[in-house]
Amino acid sequence: LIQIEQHGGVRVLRLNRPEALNAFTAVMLGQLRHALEAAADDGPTRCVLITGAGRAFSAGQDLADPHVAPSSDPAAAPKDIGHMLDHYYIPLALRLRSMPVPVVAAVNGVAAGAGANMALSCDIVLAAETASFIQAFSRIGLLPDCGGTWLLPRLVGRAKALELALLGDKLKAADAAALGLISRVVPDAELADAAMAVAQKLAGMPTRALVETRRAMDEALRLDFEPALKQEAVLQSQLGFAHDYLEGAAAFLDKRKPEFKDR
Ligand code: LHQ
Repeated sequence: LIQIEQHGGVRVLRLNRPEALNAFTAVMLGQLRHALEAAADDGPTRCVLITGAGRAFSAGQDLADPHVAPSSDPAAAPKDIGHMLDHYYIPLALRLRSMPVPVVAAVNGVAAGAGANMALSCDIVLAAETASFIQAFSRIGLLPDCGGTWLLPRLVGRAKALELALLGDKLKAADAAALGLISRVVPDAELADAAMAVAQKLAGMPTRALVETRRAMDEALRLDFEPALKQEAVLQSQLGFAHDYLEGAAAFLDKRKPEFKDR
């Protein structure tokens, strides 16, 4: 259910259940987590690119999956759908946000519910012109999960975050970019190449510095200005002793292309 490809330093993970718009089953979520673990553990992989097969990125949780589907027997006790979050989505979201390499999302079509928030959890999000984002949760009596309550107000501010979450309307890719929810929109036919170009560029960059940048920014969101400055100094000091800085600065001075290897 997850198709894996390697293109140089880029590991492509393709959500591959197109007949159900790549809606997540428990098995698929387990496979995705496993694929992320494998990419994290693979030294030559220096960037992960996540996209969807077919016409969607992902329609979010598969609502027909026995873990969450309401029973047809009205007398049956309701299921605790929170288990799905505890056992599948939370470990996955934590893994995604702490990957030791940058993660690019290429949103090729609709991204709804957990599918939307999984895309928005990635470090750089590109979308096709016809792609869209739907905080579909409110439509079915739920609240944004997979990091939605944390991500949305940080990405677009409280007013727009609540508008998206409460109304659950479809947001076109261009509007998502205008809001600052995603980085870039490209014509449909160019999405795969544009996303691969971004991923290849990231794969050739100093991975450890990129990952520390993500971590420092996430941390700085809950820091005051001075502690954020001090955090930068601590992390910069560590990076300053690392191979990639010594190589990057030396290559600049020698007017040659640097070869980064820290991870
Ligand atoms: C689907 C789904 C789907 C199953 C399309 N499930 N089959 C976490 C933990 C615990 C509990 C619950 O939730 C969560 C997190 C969540 O993600 S909650 C939000 C779940 N997602 C949704 O509510 C979105 C539901 N889907 C839709 O609203 C539409 O399908 C969208 C707007 C995504 C696309 O619309 P269309 O382009 O018109 O496609 P379609 O609706 O015709 O779907 C195509 C097929 O895919 C269809 O199957 P069929 O056999 O009739 O061709 C759908 O049933 C199936 N599908 N989403 N989430």
